[in-house]
Amino acid sequence: MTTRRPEGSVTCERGGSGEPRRGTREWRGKRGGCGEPPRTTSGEPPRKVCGAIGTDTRAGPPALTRRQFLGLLAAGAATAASAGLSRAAGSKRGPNLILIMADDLGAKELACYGNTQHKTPHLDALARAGARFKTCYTAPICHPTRFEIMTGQYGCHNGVLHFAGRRGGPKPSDAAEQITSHVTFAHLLKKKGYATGHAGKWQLTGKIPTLVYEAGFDEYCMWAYKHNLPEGVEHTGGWEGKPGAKTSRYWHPSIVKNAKYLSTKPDDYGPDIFTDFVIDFAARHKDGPFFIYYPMALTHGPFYSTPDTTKGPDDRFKNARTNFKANVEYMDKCVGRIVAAVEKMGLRDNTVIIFTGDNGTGGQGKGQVTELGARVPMIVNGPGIVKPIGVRDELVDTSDVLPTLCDFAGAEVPTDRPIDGRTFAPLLRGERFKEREWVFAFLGDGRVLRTRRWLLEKNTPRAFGHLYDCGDSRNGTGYKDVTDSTDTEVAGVKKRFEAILKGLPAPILPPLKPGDPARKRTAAKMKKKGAASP
Ligand SMILES: [Ca+2]
Repeated sequence: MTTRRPEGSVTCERGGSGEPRRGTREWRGKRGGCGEPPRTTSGEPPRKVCGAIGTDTRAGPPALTRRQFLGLLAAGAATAASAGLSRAAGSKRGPNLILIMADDLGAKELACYGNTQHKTPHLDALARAGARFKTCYTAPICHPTRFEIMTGQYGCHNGVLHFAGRRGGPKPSDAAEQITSHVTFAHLLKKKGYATGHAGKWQLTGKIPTLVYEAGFDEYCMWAYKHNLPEGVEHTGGWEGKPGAKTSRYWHPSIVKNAKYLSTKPDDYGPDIFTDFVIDFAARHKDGPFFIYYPMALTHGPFYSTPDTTKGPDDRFKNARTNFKANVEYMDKCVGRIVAAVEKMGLRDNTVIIFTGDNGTGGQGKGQVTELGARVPMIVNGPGIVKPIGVRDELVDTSDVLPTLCDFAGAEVPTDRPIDGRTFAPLLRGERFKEREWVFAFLGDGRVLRTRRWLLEKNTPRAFGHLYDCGDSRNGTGYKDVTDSTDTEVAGVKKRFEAILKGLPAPILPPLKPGDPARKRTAAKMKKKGAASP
């Protein structure tokens, strides 16, 4: 039996399961797949899932080969206009929608998820008056999550299983890596009449300003890496590490706002500027509807002091893990500022706020094909729209965000491509709802597959992986490793999990051992090409 670290612990651990380093590195460079059936709109019954767990015996979509997939993208040249979109029936105005996604924040970091060290009163309040999901999965690392949440597709359908250039990821030049090849939630909501704004960290390959506009956003205010700065602009502010290394996202930040470099001062703090932009955008579009996507810079390292904890200029660029608590709490404060501003504008009853994370906590799950790497918060709040349904056992993952937003907005999801997510807006509204039977996370060819009771962590297609009987637990405690069990019930679960994964073909990549220099070469190559970085 493997007993996992209790939820709420902030002690650094390398493995996601309590086992010594199991699955922490071998996943790298492998390809994953997915098997959730394509879904379209709210309430539409999903098609058969091969060997699905539980009572669902529906068949999954035909799996696409990589060639077929790239062909699909190329043929689609997926701008919103050519994406087979259709407007939802009726013209009823949808609520304002604010999607906030913290960076490198596992579910276990929030007080409402059991953390006893971090104070997160604003998020706790949103959860209390709305919904908090015990289990929400996403990809264990930034880049594929950002594609998944924006497209409603797992990596096997949108082509982004990993960072571009990493083993299992697309090439930087592949259609999949270009945002113009995809239909994003911003395209869909914009088409429905929403004003669309983006703030914070973008982390998709490409050049601004067209990158953000082409993704469906009217305006943006984002942390800009060197290669994201407008032509000819030199960053004159702070740097993370040596000057010239990485532009600062926190103190004296490098920010581009609507295609223009924002000249900042040493005591300017990026998260404040992004949050100000969110509030300003909401105020300017209060006659609505508006949609704001705010992938935050916090709580990703480096762990600098915040405006609430800094002792002065000399303290601002000292990277210390002990600052993590302050970062989490400042992140919560930013959320609180947005909530208060929306309240003050009189928009609270017509605004849905969704809060999640892009992967597990840095150094404590991030990058691992484990539940610890995949499990992020999911809190939804919207007085007058979202019922106070409290702590939820239903499973959700970040592919569900796009169809859920569309459901609230009355917009339809694309019909010309498989959409892996399914709306959980009916549940939030207190309506009849059929929950997912499993959620899925992927990175390269590694997978994490979970039902309410059973969990599979599989970091290579060459072996079954580790199967856990989680019972009623969701936070990693008390999971029983049944991988080697000969119990009939376990054998049945294995068979069904294998059947699901069998329908999710993933190329078998050559083994790449931990520490293989090819990994470093790939990373260096990508850095040179200006691709998104972790
Ligand atoms: Ca991240």
